This record gives sequence, structure tokens and C-alpha cells, in this order.
Amino acid sequence: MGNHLFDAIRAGVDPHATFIEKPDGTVITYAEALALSGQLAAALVSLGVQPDDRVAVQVEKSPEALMLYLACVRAGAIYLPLNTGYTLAELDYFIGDAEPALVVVTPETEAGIMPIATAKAAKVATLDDRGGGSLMALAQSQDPDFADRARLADDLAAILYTSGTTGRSKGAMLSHDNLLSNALTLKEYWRFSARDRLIHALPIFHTHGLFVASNVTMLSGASMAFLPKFDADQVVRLLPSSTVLMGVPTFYVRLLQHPGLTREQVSSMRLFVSGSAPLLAETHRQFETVTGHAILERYGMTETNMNTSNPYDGDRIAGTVGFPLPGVSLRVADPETGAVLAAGETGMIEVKGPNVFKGYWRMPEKTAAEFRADGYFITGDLGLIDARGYVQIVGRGKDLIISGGYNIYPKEVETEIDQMDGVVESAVIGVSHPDFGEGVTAVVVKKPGAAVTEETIISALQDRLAKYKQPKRVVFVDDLPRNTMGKVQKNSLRQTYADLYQADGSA
Ligand code: MLC
Ligand code: AMP
Repeated sequence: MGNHLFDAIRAGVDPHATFIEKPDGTVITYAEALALSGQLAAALVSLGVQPDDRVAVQVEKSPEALMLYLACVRAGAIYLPLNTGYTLAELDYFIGDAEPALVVVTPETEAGIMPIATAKAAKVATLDDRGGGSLMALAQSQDPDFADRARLADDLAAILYTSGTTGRSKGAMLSHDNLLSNALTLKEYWRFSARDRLIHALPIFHTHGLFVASNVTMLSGASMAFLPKFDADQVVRLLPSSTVLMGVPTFYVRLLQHPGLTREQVSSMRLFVSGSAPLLAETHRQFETVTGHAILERYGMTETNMNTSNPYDGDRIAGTVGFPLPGVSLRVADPETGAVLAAGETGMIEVKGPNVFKGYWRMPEKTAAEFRADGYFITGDLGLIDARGYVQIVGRGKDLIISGGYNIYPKEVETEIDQMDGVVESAVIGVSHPDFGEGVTAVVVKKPGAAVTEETIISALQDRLAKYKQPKRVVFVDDLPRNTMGKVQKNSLRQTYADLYQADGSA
């Protein structure tokens, strides 16, 4: 019995080929990557990590961090990546909920995480972005020839926390085959081969940068220019020696503002992929005018990996997310009754297939509530299938903001603001933002005479919420608009503040 995901990766690569090129030009071959991931897997085992144990990881992006993901897969552990922006208050929740055997953090976070990890009997190790830290030190003394632990298709490979459709962050349980089947499908659909070089500028703690970008690259034996984060100058510089870019819409908005983006600069590129948030049709058109390339937009979720994609050959239509991927069944249903709707009608997007997750970690009722009796997962996205079969996402049935490709659950921000002195209540909404797509915006009712201001609210959130969840603006009102049922009318607030970021140009 083998290791379902890792065997497929190992089988697809040429050990002598380049896997990763760092910004300083240093190259890591597949052989080196396999050896280091083997040493890290052995280090995990020596720290007592057992099959199915969670390994929670909050570290800066680096090739070693990616090897740690592979190491967890090889050691039969469940990889649990965490956004580097999360505060200790947020980490406390994730660690309490997931109960990892090991928490890997940066040396800077070690002291802060210690009491949180200790309270849950988790060990702590460190990894920095220069290949140092206690975990790396331990790995260096291990045998690179690690005997991979046996893992079946349905065994869990990862848990990714997501704000999901409702409630607190939930851990989406992803199996070896959820990841492998989707990456193999994308490899075929997007025509990946060992000749490709991907510009990897996404974070590696989410589905897009970790599974879509990295798994597809590895399963193709391709290489990637691995950037610590998105930087328009660096991406433009890498374009002439690369073939593919994957990004969130903000990448494309920023690239279009760069004078170096020209047809000549992209002459070796064959594919630009966008996803994680809606790409404005205007961005799609402008990009095609400047580069001659139609961005390929696809649609996915943490819970489902990728569901749909515009075609590789054929029309990539702006404002659509293309067709269901091979093996994925997608339908549009009445959100209340679940009745399947005809083409052209708008309703809830539901999906089924080998890509769909195994449920939310330790939340069987929540899991059951998000699936139909016939196994379709209720995405929370509203959309339609047009006459040509293209899927269009027209809105969200879930109260969710997507800013620069990161999801923010408004209730979490509202709960923090509502607890502050001088605040009666708040409503947090997403408002059109030129750079981030949507800007997190708090509409607050304060107590008469209270000294609370925009600055005091934002500064009180610093240690509580990751930066990307914090409101870009706070506005004060006398009352929140409500319907006859007493529910806050967020649509009306979104209309009122529609021009907030356009008008003052603030970030
Ligand atoms: C950074 N900031 C953000 C932000 N990213 N604020 C709101 N939304 C974001 N996404 C904050 C910074 O902390 C900073 O605050 C200020 O905004 C400006 O920062 P910046 O330097 O301009 O931002 P930058 O670091 O360049 O990051 C922007 C970004 C990044 C778009 C490059 O957010 C990013 O890489 N996003 C990708 C997210 C992603 O991978 N999503 C995939 C999820 S998977 P200050 O005050 O310090 O200046 C998924 C499934 C699927 O959704 O379908 O793929
Ligand atoms: P996450 O929970 O971070 O995985 O985000 C998943 C959500 O991102 C989906 O449910 C959609 O609402 C949104 N999303 C992903 N890709 C697209 C896209 N191409 N267009 C519009 N929304 C998208």
C-alpha cells in the first residue's frame, strides 16, 4: 500500500529537473526537494507525530515551508496551514479546535504561541524563511530516504479553515484524493507539462497557492519561480522566462498599472489564470488589449478545490467562470426547496464530485446542513448556467466579503466591534474597492456622547483580527436600516456607501 498523493507526485518528476527558483537565483531540484521533505517527515516522526495527527503551521512563505507540507503528506499527518496574518487571539481558536500534535511557527511567534500550544498539549517547533529554525535543525540530522507512511485515497491530507457559509471558521477536511484528483484534472485541462515555469506569487496557506499552483506544478514535473509574495515589479521581470501565472484579480489590476506589462514582455507566456474572487469584465478586457491574452477565470472553494474553468481552447468569456471541470457535476437549485432550476435561472450553485471535501472537522451537524440528500454540496454562491453552458456567479447567498482573494466573515468583525465601549451595534459590509475588489467597511452606531472614532475602532482591532479583516473605513450612523423583521438591510448600506473608495481613493 502506498501513499496516495505523494506516490503520484514522486512518479511525475525528473529528480534532476529544476523545481523551484528563488528570487536570488538559487535553484532547488526535485531530488533536493524530495530529500528535504523526507528529512522533515523524519523530523515530524521523531517529534512523535502519528498518522492523522494535525500539524498546524503558521510560517512565512519559503521553499522549506512547501517541503513541510510534503513532509506532512509523507508522514501521514494532516497539514493545517494558517494565514500568516492571524493574531494570537485567532490562533488560540484554531489550535483549540484542531488540537494539533505539533505547531510550527516562526521564531518571532514562538514565545507567544507557547502557552496556547501547551494548554492543548501540542509541541512547538520553529521554521524561518531562510531555512533556519528548530525544525530545520532537527531535519538536518535525519535520513533523507524516508519510508512514506501508507495513506489511502480517503485518508485526510489537510484541514484548511474557512469562514465557509455561516458561523465561526470551520476546518474543511480534504482527503488525499480530493487533492490529487483535482490537481490531475487541472493539469490536463490547462495543458501543464514539464516545460512549464509558473510564477508563484500567491500565499501557500490557501487552496489557490498551495493546491492549485503547487500540486499542479509538481504533478507536471514543472518548475516555478517562487516569490515570497506578490510584487508587480518582480512578476513583470519574470514574465519573459515564464509560461504561466496564477493569481487573484488584484494581481491583474496591479499588473495593468505597471508600465512594463506589454505584449513583448509576455511573449513566452501561454496562460494567465484568475480565481478566488470575481474578476471584473473590465480587467479581463484591458488585459487582453494590453497583452493579447484572455485571462482564464476559474471558480473554486476551500471545501471543493476547483469546480469550473473557462476553456483552454475556445472562448474565455469575461464575467463567467466557464464549464464544470471533468468529473465535477454542477447544478443550480432553488435555495429554499432544492428544486433544480432550468438553464438561465439564478439560484444556489451545488456541486458533487471527487473534489468535494469530507466535511467540517468535528462538526457533523454543520456538515450535514451543507449537503443535499443526494450528496451535492451547497456552495453558498448564487449563479446560473447560460445557454452555452458557461457558469456565471451572480452573487453570494452567504454573508461574506472577499478582499484581495481573502474571505472575511462580517459577523466575526461585528462581534469584535460590538464589544467595544461606546458602541451600540455595527454592520460590516463589502464595498467596491479598486484594488482589493471589495473593501471591508464597518457601519457603526455609537452611544450618545461616546468618544469612539474611526481610529479608536481600528486600533482596538489590531491585536484581535488579522490585518486583512480589519475595516479599511469606519463610518458612523444614527441607526442601521432594518426591514420589518428587524434584519439589518446590508444591501441598502452597500448602495449608500458604493462610492466610498472610489470617491476618496483611499486604500
Ligand atoms: C494585504 N492587506 C489586505 C489584503 N492583503 N487588506 C485587505 N485585503 C487583502 N487581501 C493589507 C496589508 O496588511 C496592508 O496593510 C494593506 O492592506 C496594503 O497592503 P499591500 O502591501 O498593498 O498588500 P499586499 O501585501 O501586496 O497583498 C495584497 C495581495 C494579497 C492581493 C497580493 O492579499 C494576496 O496575495 N492575496 C491572495 C489571497 C489568496 O491567495 N486567496 C486564495 C484563497 S483560496 P497596512 O496597514 O499594513 O499597510 C480560495 C479558493 C479559490 O479562495 O477559489 O481559489
Ligand atoms: P474560500 O472560502 O476562501 O475558498 O473562497 C471561496 C469563495 O470564493 C467561493 O465560494 C466564491 O464565493 C469565491 N470565488 C472563488 N473563485 C471565484 C471566481 N472566479 N469568481 C467569483 N467568486 C469566486
